[in-house]
Amino acid sequence: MDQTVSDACGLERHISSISFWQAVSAGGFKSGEDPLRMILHCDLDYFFAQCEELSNPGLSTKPLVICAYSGRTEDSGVVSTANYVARKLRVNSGLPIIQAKKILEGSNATYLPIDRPRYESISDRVMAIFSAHVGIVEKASIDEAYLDITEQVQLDLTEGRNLAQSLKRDIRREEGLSCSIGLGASKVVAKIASGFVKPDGLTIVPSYQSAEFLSPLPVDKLPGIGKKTQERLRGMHLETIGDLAKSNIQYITAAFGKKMGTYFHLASRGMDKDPVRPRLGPEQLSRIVTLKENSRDTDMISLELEDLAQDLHAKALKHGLQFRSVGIIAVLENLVAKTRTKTLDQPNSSIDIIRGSSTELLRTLLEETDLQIRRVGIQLSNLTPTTGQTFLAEFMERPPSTP
Ligand code: DCP
Ligand code: CA
Ligand code: CA
Repeated sequence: MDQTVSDACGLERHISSISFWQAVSAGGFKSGEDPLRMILHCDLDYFFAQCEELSNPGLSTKPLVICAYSGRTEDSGVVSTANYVARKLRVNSGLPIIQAKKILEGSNATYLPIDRPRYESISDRVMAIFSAHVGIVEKASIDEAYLDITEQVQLDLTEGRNLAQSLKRDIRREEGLSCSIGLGASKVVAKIASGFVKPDGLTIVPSYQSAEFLSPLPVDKLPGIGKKTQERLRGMHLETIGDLAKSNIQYITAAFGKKMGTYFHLASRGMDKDPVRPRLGPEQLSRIVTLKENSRDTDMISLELEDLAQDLHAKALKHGLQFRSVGIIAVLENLVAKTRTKTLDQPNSSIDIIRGSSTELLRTLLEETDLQIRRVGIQLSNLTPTTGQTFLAEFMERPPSTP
């Protein structure tokens, strides 16, 4: 497969850095220190246009422009994105459609409107592929996500590279799409690295090379620095990220305020503590019912829990979600609400786990109070998309017990 593997300072050097990384991670960290992380940023190439090429492969050899029509006149609006054939001719996102048509005159270009629902369903499936490989996935936009692979690859760069390559292979095999991936020790480095080689790139930046990697790049490569800020920085003789990294923090803060100034100061050195925050689908699935009468009878309450378990299990399947935490909610006779949660070793989609965990949590909760229960509910949280593969537990599931 035509794939570019690049490294900020050459692959040989990054391979030789493995022992350094392992030495640091094995040493442990003092509390308050930010431990080393390994983060991937995956961004699909010319996304809307690539989706259109999927359904019509004939489009890929000529310029393809996806248009965000404003509706005023036939051609008013801007280019949403374009394939790389059109980009070579300098047709990029944001260019007015009229200008794109002038540039591409006589080139047999195709112009299509945005078909967002289709791109969204393709995006959902790609996000599910990420979740199948990695537990901590933050969808950052329709075509990109951050993945925290620190624990999974034990900070081993070769393992990190292998994981990134298998993600690329799966996205290509399952969805026919190419993407570019950056691996770095922070979100900001991973994000800039994913744009370093495109399309179909993989750029690996070992943690100790973060500043070296960023240094020669223009300041507008840093997320949050647009054309206006770039102009202001140029006026201060700060053209590259390296210039920004070397500058005095007070100088930057005086010009841009404390929050932005601190961000520029740290990000220009590749330092960014922002965690990868899973943000996929609903945060939780829950249902609560009022008992026919207040009770402490575990058999009777378990019957209610059985209905709730079946209902939530069906909901999770419908949404294509697995859960890692099962919780019980109980409103006591004095109207005080209590919750107890159990977190599982790994994401699960089995109804038996919902049944077993909720009954167990109910017993624990009853041991902690003498009061009767008025309302009871179950909550599934820590949700991640299922991968399309059916879990063995699903096959082994017992039919719902009949009372
Ligand atoms: N998009 C848009 N208008 C913009 C920028 C982007 O409508 N000004 C849409 C179309 C893109 C999608 O968002 O396909 C993703 O944006 P990216 O910035 O990731 O750009 P692409 O995926 O198109 O290209 P690249 O290969 O550079 O990632
Ligand atoms: Ca993209
Ligand atoms: Ca993107």
